[in-house]
Formats: sequence, C-alpha cells, structure tokens
Amino acid sequence: MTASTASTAFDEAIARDQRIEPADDMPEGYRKTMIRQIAQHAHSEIIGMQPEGEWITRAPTLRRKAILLAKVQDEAGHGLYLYSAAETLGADRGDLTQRLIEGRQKYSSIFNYPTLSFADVGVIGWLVDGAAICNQVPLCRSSYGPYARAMIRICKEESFHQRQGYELLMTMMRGTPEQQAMVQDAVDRWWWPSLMMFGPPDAESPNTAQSMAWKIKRHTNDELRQRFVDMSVPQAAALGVTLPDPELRWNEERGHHDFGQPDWAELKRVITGGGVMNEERIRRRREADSDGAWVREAAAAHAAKGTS
Ligand code: FAQ
Repeated sequence: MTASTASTAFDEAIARDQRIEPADDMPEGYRKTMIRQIAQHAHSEIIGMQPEGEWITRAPTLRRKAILLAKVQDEAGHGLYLYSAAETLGADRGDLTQRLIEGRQKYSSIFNYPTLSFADVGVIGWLVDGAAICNQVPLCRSSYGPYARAMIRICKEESFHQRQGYELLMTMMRGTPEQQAMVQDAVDRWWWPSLMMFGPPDAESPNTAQSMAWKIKRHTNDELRQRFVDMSVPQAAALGVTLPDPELRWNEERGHHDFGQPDWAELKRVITGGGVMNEERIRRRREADSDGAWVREAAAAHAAKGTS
C-alpha cells in the first residue's frame, strides 16, 4: 500500500468512528502521539503507586490496609495493560522505562506531591481517582483499539478506588474534630493539583487540536476540568468540606460552576522536574528497576529454554 492510500484508509476509519488496530496503516505522527500518551499514562500508574503505597504499613485498621493494598496492586495492573498497549505500536517496554528514569518521558504531575496524613489516602481516592475517571471514561472511545479496550477495565477499577476514598473521608468526617481537620487540610492541598491533572489550558495545549482530530482525545483539557469541578462541588458539600477556591460559584447562565485558575507556572515547574517529590519518585523507580533486573533475566533465561 502506498503512503497516500494508507492515509486515506486511516482518515476514512477515523471519519467513520472505526477503531485503528495494531496491524492497520497509520500516520507516523499518530503512532508517536499514541506511544507518548500511553507511555505517560502507564508511567503515571506505576509512579502513582508510591504516594499511597507509603501508607500501607501505617493503615489504621486491617480493613483499611486490605483496601489500600488492593488499590495499589490495581495501579500496577493498569501500568502493565498500558505498557502492553504501547508494545502493540512497536514500543519496547524496557526502553519506555529507561526514558522515564532518565527524565525523557513524563508522568502525571499529581504524583509529585507528598502524602502527609492518612486523610491524603482518602482524598487521592476521591479527587485524584475522580479526576482520572473523568479523563478516562471518554478515552474508552479513543480511536486506538488496544488503548480504548484497556481503558474499559481500568475505569471500572478506578470507580472502586474513588468510592473507597470517598467512604474513608465520610468515616473521618463523622469522627473527631482532629480527623475532620485532617480531611480539610488534605482537600486544601490536593484540590489545585487535581485540577492540573487535566493538562494546561486549551490555548496552551500543543497536542489537543491534533489529538481531537484523530479522535484520540474526545474532549479538550478545559472541558474535562469543568466537568470535574461540576461533579466535585456537590460531593464536597455532602462530605462537609470546603473547596479552597474563593471564586467557585454556580453560574446560572452557563449552567456550570465558575472557578479560579490553578497556578499554571507550578504545573510547568512540576512537569519539568521541580516538584517537591520528583527526585524521590524517580530515585525509587530507578531502584525498583535495578532491584528487579535479576527477575527479568531469570524469566528471559527460563523462556529461552522453551519449557513451561
Ligand atoms: N502532568 O498538549 P497537552 C491516574 C504534558 S492516571 C504531566 O495538553 P495531551 C490513576 C503532556 O503530556 C493519571 N504532564 O498534552 C491513578 C504534553 O507532553 P509533551 C495519568 C502533563 O497529551 C490514580 C504537554 O504536557 N492519566 O491518575 C500533564 O494532549 C491514583 C502538553 O500538554 C493519563 O495519563 C500533567 N498533568 O493532554 C494512579 C490519562 N498535563 O507533548 C494512582 C491519559 C499535560 O510535551 C493513584 N492522558 N502534560 O511531551 C491524557 O488524557 C492526556 O495526555 C493529558 C494531556 C490530558 C494528560
């Protein structure tokens, strides 16, 4: 097939809302964009195990510990499905990990903030998984088949994550004034970083227009951020916490909440390695990679023997 017929078949499939599958011809730019987004997403799931993982040994009850363990294991699973999806595009998993630990590929800014109390575990479930769901449900209709299909299972698991976080916060809000203050403090620290998860404002997002045209993204960063704010306001009220934004109010005319802008300079700083936890997150990822090298070598040697 020549390049022009390949691009026509691809364009027609996109126009008809058909899925692009690994063996289909696709423009190089599409392949590169998909690898970038899927790899960044996979890295986020794996690095995202760290902030909550730190609380597994300090969970207040056996029940909370079991829930948290299950959640953190789910994140590992999500990373693995996503690396597999990237491999269908010709990417190499080892190479992607190398790019992450050398700072050549990004992961979500949200995981560069510290988890200071157990209330952070609840707020990560409520707000961070809530934002992830808001962003990822439309990705179940993303044009690249393996990515869209991985997203269906991931979203189901993310809803459990969100519910466990909200239920934990509800329990703490029924507790002592100290517990209520811990929840409010965690909400104050995580609200703005959660809004940043949706990416820069549309006017400053270099990839959105092309990714929307290719139906990789189904909504812009600002559309999803608005959806998340509208979803979170009644949940905050039911919980009895205040969202730390003095500009937050219902706009009758728009049928949406107006809200303040996150500190976009902070997002840039965190994405480029300047967040509080960036160094630690990458140091631990690098350590896990080298500690696990013998397992990969043993598995490869076993596979080479051709026995099961
Ligand atoms: N952090 O032009 P755009 C989770 C980068 S999973 C870091 O707007 P795009 C589950 C962007 O990559 C969370 N980098 O880019 C969990 C681009 O990089 P480039 C991860 C960011 O791709 C919960 C540049 O800035 N979710 O939380 C961020 O069209 C709890 C310009 O931006 C996904 O990855 C950021 N916040 O839109 C786990 C979802 N924002 O080109 C554990 C899939 C932007 O310079 C515990 N990804 N960048 O290399 C997406 O939907 C999109 O990639 C966006 C960005 C919306 C993140």
